[in-house]
Amino acid sequence: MNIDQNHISNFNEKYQDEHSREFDFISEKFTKTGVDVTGIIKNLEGLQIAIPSWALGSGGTRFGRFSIGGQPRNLEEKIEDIGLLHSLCQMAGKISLHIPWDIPGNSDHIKALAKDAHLEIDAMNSNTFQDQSDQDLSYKYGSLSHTDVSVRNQAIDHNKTVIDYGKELGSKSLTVWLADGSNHPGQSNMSRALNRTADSLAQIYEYMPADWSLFIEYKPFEPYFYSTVIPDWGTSFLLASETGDRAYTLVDLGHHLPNTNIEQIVGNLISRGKLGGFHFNDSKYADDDITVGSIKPYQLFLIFMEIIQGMAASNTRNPEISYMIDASHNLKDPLVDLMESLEAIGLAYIKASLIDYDDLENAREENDVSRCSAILQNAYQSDVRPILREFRQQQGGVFDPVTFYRNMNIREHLIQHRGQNSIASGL
Ligand code: LRH
Ligand code: MN
Repeated sequence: MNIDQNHISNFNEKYQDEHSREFDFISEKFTKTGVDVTGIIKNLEGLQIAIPSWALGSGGTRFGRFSIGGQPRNLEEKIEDIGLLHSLCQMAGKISLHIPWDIPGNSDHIKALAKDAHLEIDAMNSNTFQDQSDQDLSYKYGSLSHTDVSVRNQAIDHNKTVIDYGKELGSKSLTVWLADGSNHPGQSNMSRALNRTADSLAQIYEYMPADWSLFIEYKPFEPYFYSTVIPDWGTSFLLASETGDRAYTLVDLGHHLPNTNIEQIVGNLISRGKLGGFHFNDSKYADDDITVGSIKPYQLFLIFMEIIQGMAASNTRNPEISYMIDASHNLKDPLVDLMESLEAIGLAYIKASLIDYDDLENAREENDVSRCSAILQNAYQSDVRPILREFRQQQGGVFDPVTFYRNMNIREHLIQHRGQNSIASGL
């Protein structure tokens, strides 16, 4: 569904005066304290968040799924939905594909559709955590770490196939999340499983084009509940360091045990040039995959503080970071949930950009603990929504994507066009 630019400008017109008043007030306030508001808005152009092709339908759990109508029925309609998101939010300029859920029928056609929607093809994701109907060997007991070399080879070949699709589509990276693990003590020789995985990743890395990056995603548990071959950042970092210079760690915010200091992990990975990317979401208990910033917004702010501080360090050798949302929409309209997540990411980035990092470093050097907290709180407690709105308007988007989406009855349009029972491939 293409959004007519007139609809967007008519919508913004209604809020223009209120917005200008608020934006002028806040940019004057911050400019006085030496903050480069124009620079922040410029930097937001580079903060493009990849949208997962598998999170455009209704998610569910083993206890059930409550479907929403108008879900995209194929890759073409998924690109249409992300194109719509990007036209409103101006921060969703990338799509991340999952194979075999999104095998492109005709790669040139898909590339052309993505280009028309102003979308780049971001990381490709392999899937060796499910058995496909046309598959010879099962991944029940693992894939890249399996005890049987023929199962490992099947999984390695799948990753090579995913890279081939990615090459046709113009992607430059592969994300490997391994579900491999065990449910029972004694079931697995865990260090041998790690060694087999390292060998399998090396073969995949060898096959990757020289300008591609490999992202190794870790997760402590689920679907297995005693051990996971790549459970934490340390194991992913170890494998990335052994595999090659273009192998990096991918941080999915939901893949941490409760109260893990994720921002410290982020800072440490950047300090070693091994932070490849993020899967943004939020969680209260486990891998809940809910709206970004909806449970721990301060943590998201602290993560962006480590990113800005770490990437600004003169000696950083960390590559450009790949940003993606990885969420599941069990109750909310998927497009509304994604707009809310994009808003949370934009606000956290802007707030972290308000920090005077030299002033903060001086306070740290003097061990003036309270001043350190005050500097963070001053930025975090600021209402920066007018800056994000200004960015969207300058880029041709809408001031308030969710209200625009509702006012335009877009979900109703999608249901009329695709039906009440259309189901999207994915989780
Ligand atoms: C695993 C994960 C991984 C994806 C999957 C859809 O929990 O985060 O990134 O492959 O979700
Ligand atoms: Mn993920």
